[in-house]
Amino acid sequence: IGVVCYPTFGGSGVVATELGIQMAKKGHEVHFITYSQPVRLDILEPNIYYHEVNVHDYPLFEYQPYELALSSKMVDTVLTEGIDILHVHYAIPHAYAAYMAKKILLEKRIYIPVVTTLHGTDITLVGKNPSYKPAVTFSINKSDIVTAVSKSLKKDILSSFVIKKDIEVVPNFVDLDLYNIDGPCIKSQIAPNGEKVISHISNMRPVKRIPDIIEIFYRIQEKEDAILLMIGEGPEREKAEQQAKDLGIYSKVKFLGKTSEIRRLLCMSDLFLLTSSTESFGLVALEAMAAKVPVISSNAGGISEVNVHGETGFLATIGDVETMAEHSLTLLQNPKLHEEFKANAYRRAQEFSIDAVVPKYEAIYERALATIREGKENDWTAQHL
Ligand code: GMT
Repeated sequence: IGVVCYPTFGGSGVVATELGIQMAKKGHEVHFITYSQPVRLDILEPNIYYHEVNVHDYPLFEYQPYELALSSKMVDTVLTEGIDILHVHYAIPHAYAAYMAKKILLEKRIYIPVVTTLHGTDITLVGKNPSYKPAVTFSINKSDIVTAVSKSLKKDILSSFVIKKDIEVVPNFVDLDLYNIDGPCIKSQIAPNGEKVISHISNMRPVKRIPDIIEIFYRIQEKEDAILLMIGEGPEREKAEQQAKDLGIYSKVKFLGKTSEIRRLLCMSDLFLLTSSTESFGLVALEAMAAKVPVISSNAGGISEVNVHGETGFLATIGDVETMAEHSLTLLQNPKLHEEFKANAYRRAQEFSIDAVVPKYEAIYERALATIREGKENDWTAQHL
């Protein structure tokens, strides 16, 4: 299996990496084709391989042709490693580059099926932009199998693009064992006076509505001793720090940047905040729930397919910080209800376990490969060459 993804901390890269790791554990050979090593990938694990895409700087180019380098690397890896299937995560430019690789390989009479998984902003923000839309539409339609991470994202795809392919919804998943920390979560270093711990994790882009997080926390800390953990790095961080200073709550807001301590920080959190204006799924909310942390969120996109209102947390209209603060206090000031929501959150996360979701991708790979076994590729070749 050749896997193409963004290797950074973003949700699509995390899902792609975890899926590859699970496939490798099941005995498949998994080859990651990316511009740097995916952050969660251990290349020393059995069945895992990493192929770096090199883009050579040439002074004539104002923009280096990454898609070309990626397509070439895909072709090269398919030929040298005997890859049977390509799974590309995030349409731009991966689905397009995969189509080019497929065409190049066809010239050599090699048919390689492409599975494209659409994750979010490749559709809802970037993909819709007229500069990319024709190429995104084309490459989705040319993929052999297309999946989306939520029903909401599928709806967005069908309403924004002319899509002739069936789109299968395969939700994201979480490795529950990762968040099952042995022993108690020691909070005292972060909250020495027994304060409640509220957390937020993101790459702090405008779409996450970071000012809302600070506003909600401001209202919470007026009524309840609390601290806010702001985890991650991004363009909105500096503004948020200033906002916290202006509101006089800077000492209670800890900006932790990128950290590898996510599991321990979630373990000590009482609530998780997610206020996005657009969110196709909200993997980070699922990770919080796997750590038994109730989620206070907006109702953007597919969040409601993960966080269940009144059960695993609460949802409110995008931007309604007043209601989100009230919901937070309802849980923080009612220990029995809070315990109930923690248990519900974990139970809900179990529905998105590895065992529940990964076999769906394996079945998709089998189906894509079956087109070759059944000789359908000859029809396909005739149509496309
Ligand atoms: O940053 C990324 O890797 C992708 C990112 C995005 O903005 O498209 O995240 C998306 O994919 C995640 C994994 O499927 C989802 O959990 C996120 O909800 C989704 N982000 C948005 O829709 C904003």
